[in-house]
Amino acid sequence: MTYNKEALKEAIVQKLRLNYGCTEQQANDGEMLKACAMVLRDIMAERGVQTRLDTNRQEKRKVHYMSMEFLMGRSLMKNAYNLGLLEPLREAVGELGFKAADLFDMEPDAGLGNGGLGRLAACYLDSMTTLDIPATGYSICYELGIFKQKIVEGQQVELPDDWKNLGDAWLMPKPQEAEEIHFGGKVRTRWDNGHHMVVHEDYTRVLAIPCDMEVAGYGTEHVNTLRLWDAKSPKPIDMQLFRAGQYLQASEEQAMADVISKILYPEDNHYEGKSLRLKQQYFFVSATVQSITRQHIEVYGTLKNFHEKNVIQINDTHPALVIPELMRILIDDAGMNWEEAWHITKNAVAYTNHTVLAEALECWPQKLMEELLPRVWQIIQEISKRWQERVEGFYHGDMQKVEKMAIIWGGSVRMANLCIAGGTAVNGVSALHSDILRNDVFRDACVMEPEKFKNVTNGIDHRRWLAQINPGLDSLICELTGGNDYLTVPQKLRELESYADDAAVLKRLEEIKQQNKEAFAKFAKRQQGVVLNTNGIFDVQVKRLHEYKRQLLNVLHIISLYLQLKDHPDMEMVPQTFLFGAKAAPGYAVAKRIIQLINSLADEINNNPICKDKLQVVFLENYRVSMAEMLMPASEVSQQISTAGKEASGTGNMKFMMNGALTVGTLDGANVEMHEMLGDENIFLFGLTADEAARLSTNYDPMLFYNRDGMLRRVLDQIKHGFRDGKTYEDLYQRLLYGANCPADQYLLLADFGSYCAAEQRMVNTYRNREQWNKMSLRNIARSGIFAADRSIAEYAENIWHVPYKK
Ligand code: 26W
Repeated sequence: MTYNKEALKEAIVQKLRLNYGCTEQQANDGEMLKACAMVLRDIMAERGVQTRLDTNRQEKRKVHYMSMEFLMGRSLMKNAYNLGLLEPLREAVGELGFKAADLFDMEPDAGLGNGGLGRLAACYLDSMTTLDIPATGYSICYELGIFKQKIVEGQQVELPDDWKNLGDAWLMPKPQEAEEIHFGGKVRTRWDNGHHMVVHEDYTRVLAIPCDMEVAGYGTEHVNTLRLWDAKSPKPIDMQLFRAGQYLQASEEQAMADVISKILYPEDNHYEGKSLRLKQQYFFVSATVQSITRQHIEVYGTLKNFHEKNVIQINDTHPALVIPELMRILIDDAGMNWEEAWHITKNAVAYTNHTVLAEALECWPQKLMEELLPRVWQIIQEISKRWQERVEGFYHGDMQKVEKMAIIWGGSVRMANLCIAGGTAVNGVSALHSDILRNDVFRDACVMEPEKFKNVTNGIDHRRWLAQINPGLDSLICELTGGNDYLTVPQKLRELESYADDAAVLKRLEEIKQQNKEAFAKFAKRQQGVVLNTNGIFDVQVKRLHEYKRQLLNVLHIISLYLQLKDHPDMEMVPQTFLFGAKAAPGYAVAKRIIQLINSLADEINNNPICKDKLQVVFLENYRVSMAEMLMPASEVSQQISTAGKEASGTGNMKFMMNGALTVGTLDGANVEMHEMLGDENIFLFGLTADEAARLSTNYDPMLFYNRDGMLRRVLDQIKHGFRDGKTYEDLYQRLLYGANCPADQYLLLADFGSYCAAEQRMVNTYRNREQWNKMSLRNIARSGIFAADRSIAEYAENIWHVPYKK
C-alpha cells in the first residue's frame, strides 16, 4: 500500500471514528495528533512484520541495542519525514481543518533518557534502520521520563513528566509476548539423572510486558523496533489478604512490581547503589535476554548458534547483567556446560564505555546482588574466579594487577570489569576517549587482549539534526549540491566548500541564521516570556549540568565582561546573548547552586541599563530534545569547554557544528576530531590538553592563578559578594579556592580562565568580520559529514557486529 494525501486523510478520519468516536470536526488537537500517530504506526507495523520475516527467512545476524535510556524526543514529524510522507501529511491534516505545525508542536517528548547516552541510542536506531540492519532497541517503558524543570526564584524545581498521555499512541503493547522475571528467593542444587540441576525457588515474580515502538528508516522499507518493557505483577491482587480485610496489604505486591518501570533515574554520570535501580537493570536485562533467546529458538530450534546470529551491544555498563543472565539461560535452561555457554556469551556481547569519571563507574554491593539475584550472583562469582585465574596467569601473580582487574573485590561487583571479561569488544566513543581507555582506565586489560579495544567515534542523526530542524539550511544545501543526496551520503556536505568564496552564498547563510534566531526568540518568548536580543551573538551552552562540563567557567568569563563594561560603560562592543540550558540531577547540590548563580547573574546583567543591547544572559527552562531542535539552527557559538580528558565525546558539539555554529572549546572528546577536520583557523580552541590537565591535577594550586590575575580575582570576589538579588555564592568561591571534601578547583577552571577569555576575545573579533565568520560557518557545515551517525553505525557494523549494511 502506498500512501498519498487522500489515503492519509481517509485513514485519519477512520482512526478518529473508531478510536475516539468523533468526526474530524469534533476532534480536538490531541485526538488528531493521536490519530495521525496511529496511521503512521500502522504503516510501520506492516513493514515491521515484513522486515522480520525477511530477516528470519534469510537467517541474518541481528543486532540488539540495549540501553537503559532512549531519548527519542518527538516522533510524528520524524516518522512522516522518514516515510516520505511529510508533505502529504501536512496537506491531509490541513484539509481536515488542522495545522500540522501545531500538532508537531504539541507532541510530548519521549524523554526516556538523561542526556548524551540516551540521545545517542535514539540517533543510532535511526541509522541502523536506514542502513537496513536488522536491529532492535531495548529499554524500560518508564511511566515518567526525565523530570520537567521549572525555575522558581532562580532555583530548579522538578515536576513529573507524564509523557504517555499523548505519547502512547506510538506504543503497541504485546501482552502475549510478556516475560516473567524472578527476584530474590533461594537457589538449591540437586542431581537428576547424572545432571547437576539448579533450582531457584521462593522468588518474587514480576511480569515484563513489551510495548513496541516501530522505527522507520529513511529511504527504505526496512522498519526496526524499540522494545520498551513495562513492569506488572502477575496477579492483580492478593485475594487471601483481601478476604481477610487487609485491603492495603492485598495490593502491596502489585505496587512493588509497578514501581520498577515507574520512573527514570535522573542521575547522569553519577552512580548510586540504589536497590530499585538494580531491580530495574535486572528486570530490563532478564526480559530482554529471554525475549531474544526465545525468538532465536523459534527460528533455529537451538541456542548453539546464538552468537552467530545475534550480537548484543550494551550501552555503558547499565545492562551488564546480560552476561550472567545469558549464561544462566544457556546453562540452567538449555543445559549447556560452562565452556560452551561462555564461548557463546563472550562472542555475543559487546560493550561501549561512555565515561571515565570515577563517580560514574558502577560497583554494586555484593550483598544486594546476593539477596536480589541469588542465581545470577553464583554465576558472577564463577566468572570472576575464572577471570582472576587468567589474569594471575598472564601477569604472573602480580597482585596489584589482579586487584585492579578483579570483578568482585572488597565486597562489590565492578560492572566495567565484568563487561571487559565477558564481551568480544570494548569501545570508547571518540579517538581521545578510546586512547584514555586503552592507556589508562583499562590499561592492564588492554595489554592482555589488545584486539578487544576499539574506537567508534559518536555520530548524530543528521536527517533529524540538520534536514528536519533547519529547513532553510537544508534547501540551501540541496540547491548547492544539486539534490538531497546528502541525506544518505553525508560526506556530500563537503561540496559546500567550493562556495567558501561566494559572497552571495555566504550572505544567504547569514540570513538563514538570522531567521532561525528570530524563530527561536519567538519560541523563548512563548515558553518563558523572555525577550532575546537577536542582534547579539547567540552564544550557547546546553547540556546536563555537571562540574566537569564547566558551566561555571562560562559564568566566570561573562562576569569578567560585565566588570569591564562597568569600568567603561561607553565601551564599544559586539552584542552578546548568552544562553544556558541544563538540568541538574535533583540530588546534585553544587549543580543546583550553579543554576542559581546563572540566574542571579542573568538578573543582574539584564537589569543593568549599561548592559542594554550589549550583554544579555538567559537561562532556558527545561532544556530537552525538542528545545534543542529549535536552538541548534539558531546558535552561532557552541560552548564545549569541559576539562580536557573528562568529556568522553559530546554529541551536542556535532549538532552545533552541522548547523553552522562555531565552537569555542577544549581539546576534549570529539572536539579533537572536529579540530582535525577544521584546522586551527575554523575553531576557537583554548586550554590545557588532556595530558597537561592530568599532570597539573597531581600538584595543582588554584591560588597561584587567583593571585596572578587581577581580573580573575575581581570575578571570584563578585561571586562571593553576590548580586542585586541579594544572593551570595561564597560556597562556590570556597570550592574553587579551597575545596570542600574534594580538591580545590578539581576541574581546573582557574588554570584555563585566561586562555578561555582570550579565545572568547578571538571569537568576538572574528564576528566583527561577518564574511569571514560566515566562511568559517560554511566550512563547519561542509566538514561535519563525518559526524553523521550513519558513519558510526557503518563502523560498528564492520568492526564490531560483523553484519552487512546498505552502502
Ligand atoms: C549510573 C549513573 C550513570 C548514568 C549515566 C552513569 C553514567 C551515565 C552515562 C554513561 C553518562 C553519559 O551520558 N555519558 C555521555 O555519553 C555520551 C554518548 O557517548 C557522550 O557523548 C558524552 O561525552 C558522555 O558524557
